Amino acid sequence: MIELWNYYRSGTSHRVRIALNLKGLDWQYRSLNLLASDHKQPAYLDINPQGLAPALVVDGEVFTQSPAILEYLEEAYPTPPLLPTDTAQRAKVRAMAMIIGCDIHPLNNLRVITQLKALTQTQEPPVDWIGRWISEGFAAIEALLARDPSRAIGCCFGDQPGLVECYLVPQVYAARRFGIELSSFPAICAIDAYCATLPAFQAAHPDLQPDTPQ
Ligand SMILES: N[C@@H](CCC(=O)N[C@@H](CS)C(=O)NCC(=O)O)C(=O)O
Repeated sequence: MIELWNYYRSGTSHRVRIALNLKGLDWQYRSLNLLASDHKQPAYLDINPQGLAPALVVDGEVFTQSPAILEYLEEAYPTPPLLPTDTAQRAKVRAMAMIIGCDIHPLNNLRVITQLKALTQTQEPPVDWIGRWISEGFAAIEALLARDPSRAIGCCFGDQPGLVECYLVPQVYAARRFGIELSSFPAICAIDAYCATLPAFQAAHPDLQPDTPQ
């Protein structure tokens, strides 16, 4: 049995939902309300001592950290692949994904934003801060995409969505949620629009999860 402890609006959770769906796996939704601090309760800390979403439980074995979970899924369920076969291409695909995983998302995480609001004594989300990191990272991804004439329009690499899309689509969702301007990133928007037509991405969308507020 595959269970995913996650939250509808969490980008790291969204990544793993996409990957599980792309792999065609049967999995169970386990809900964590981050705003109600479910992730800091002893029951969840027994699963993930770091107290962060998501955690994947496969036949009782726990996996944490979404990049490691995605790599685990790729190795345990290789078909269909999320990564190209060529070693150099794999490194490039991973690098594009890590622009989001290492250099955008961690700066805009719930606990970082909460701390920033406390330090600056504001109630509103720091949209300039959030947009700064998204825009900088998306500009780099847009430039890398422009260098690859062989990729299909709507895909980051090759002609199928894979690892980068698992990171990119949730990050575009977050950017739109905070009203970040995306018109300078037409390739990214085209990839997001194409992915939105695919069932694996549709089923993973934050609007359609069991814990999505109605
Ligand atoms: N590097 C971790 C980050 C996990 C993470 O920060 N998850 C967020 C949700 S997107 C979370 O649980 N935030 C709760 C908090 O900041 O208190 C991963 O990729 O799994």
